[in-house]
Amino acid sequence: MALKETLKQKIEEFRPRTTRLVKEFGKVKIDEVTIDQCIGGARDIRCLVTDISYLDPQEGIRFRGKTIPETFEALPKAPGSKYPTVESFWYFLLTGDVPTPAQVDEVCAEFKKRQVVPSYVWDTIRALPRDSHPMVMLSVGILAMQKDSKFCGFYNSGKFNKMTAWEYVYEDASDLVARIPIVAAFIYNLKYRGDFQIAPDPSLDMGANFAHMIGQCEEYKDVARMYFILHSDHESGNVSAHTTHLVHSALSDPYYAYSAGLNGLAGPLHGLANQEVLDWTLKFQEKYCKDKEPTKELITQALWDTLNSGQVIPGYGHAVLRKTDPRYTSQREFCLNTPGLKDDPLFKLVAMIFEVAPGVLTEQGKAKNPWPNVDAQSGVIQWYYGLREWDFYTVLFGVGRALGCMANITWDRGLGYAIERPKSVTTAMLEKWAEAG
Ligand code: CMX
Repeated sequence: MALKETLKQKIEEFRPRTTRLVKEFGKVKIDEVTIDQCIGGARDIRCLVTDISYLDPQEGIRFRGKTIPETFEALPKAPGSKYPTVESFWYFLLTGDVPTPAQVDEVCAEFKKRQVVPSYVWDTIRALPRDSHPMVMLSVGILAMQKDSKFCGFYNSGKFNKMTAWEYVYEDASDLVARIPIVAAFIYNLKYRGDFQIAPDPSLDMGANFAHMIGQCEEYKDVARMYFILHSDHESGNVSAHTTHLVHSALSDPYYAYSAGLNGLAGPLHGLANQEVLDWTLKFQEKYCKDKEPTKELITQALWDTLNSGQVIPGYGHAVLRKTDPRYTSQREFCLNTPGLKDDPLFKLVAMIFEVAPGVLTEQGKAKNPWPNVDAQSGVIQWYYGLREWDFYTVLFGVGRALGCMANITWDRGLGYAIERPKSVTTAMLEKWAEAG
């Protein structure tokens, strides 16, 4: 059965569960809200639902119930590769089923048709100042496609129907996921390679094609596959996923929603941290190791200097996780298993920071989680393969994150989730409740 048909069946089978929960158990309490949560970014308040992924503070992410190693193990691999295709992962995220190789081939063939980016997108991106941040280019490129949104067209057709609305979200979501690596490659070539563009290769899967389009080597094909899958989803509360969900809850179409999500991803406390890690590490080398090898003592000193100047250590800490991020571990294993990369001086430095930073953050005593997150390790891999324009790293994150965000809003519409509208209170109200205990 084709992916859309399978999804239709799954959504229709699932709907009664949500309907029953609301109708029969709608008033059952699952959480309480404290003043510090209210002021402190709604941390840990259980008020979002997703079945695409779940983040356990100790264990890390599970996609559709599977850990990262289980996911990599279970999914059909790209030809000649140890890593699955992004297309097989897309099928898995949407349906929860491990696809057969034939089902993966169907998605690949479908993506080939969907990946044709309208030429006005290129004109729009080219019209931006060339020194715009690549995340601006990506967000604008995605937003430009809104005019052809199938969901928006359906809404405006006068035939809008809540039960079938998800099908149009699915159409836009699939177009967006198929096109975003093409847009990202275009931005890379425009910004850093003098607008030297490379046409997509229709024989390649998404990750391999991205590598091809940015002029990368054979080995990088697996880097792209791994990278896009690892960055795809981290349940719904993070800024990019939550923004996408929130914006789409107003029935704004997937292009509006994901462009907004990307703007959140571009923040230094979220996806931009991967560029900040590289920046921090290179500045460390320049300032502290000009004519000497890095040592744990020098790193400790640099970390304290960063903290004492009021900045955060990029790539460390997390709002939910309380252990080393398995996405960090997975990328670290990739480095350790890749001859050349495991002996790369920058990787060795990042590995040395891993030995020191958790202790420094623990001693400082502020961060609830002193361990590294996904962003601490991702830049060094890109750097090794010659992708050294580190302001592009969050774009790579954004390509991956599209998978999770688009799968989520397809299900949001399938299950008819309401417009999101939490309630505000005033500081005076908080003070009154505080006094009353
Ligand atoms: N370096 C220094 N201080 C840190 C820190 C870090 N890496 N992580 C947390 N802290 C500080 C916070 O700034 C906060 O300080 P104040 O009390 O002065 O405000 C205190 O520790 C408590 O914060 P927390 O509850 O542990 O963490 P939050 O949930 O508030 O924030 C995060 C989470 C990720 C924003 C934070 O850990 C951080 O800023 N990390 C560095 C940036 C980073 O790597 N972001 C990427 C996260 C993954 C992603 O989304 O891509």
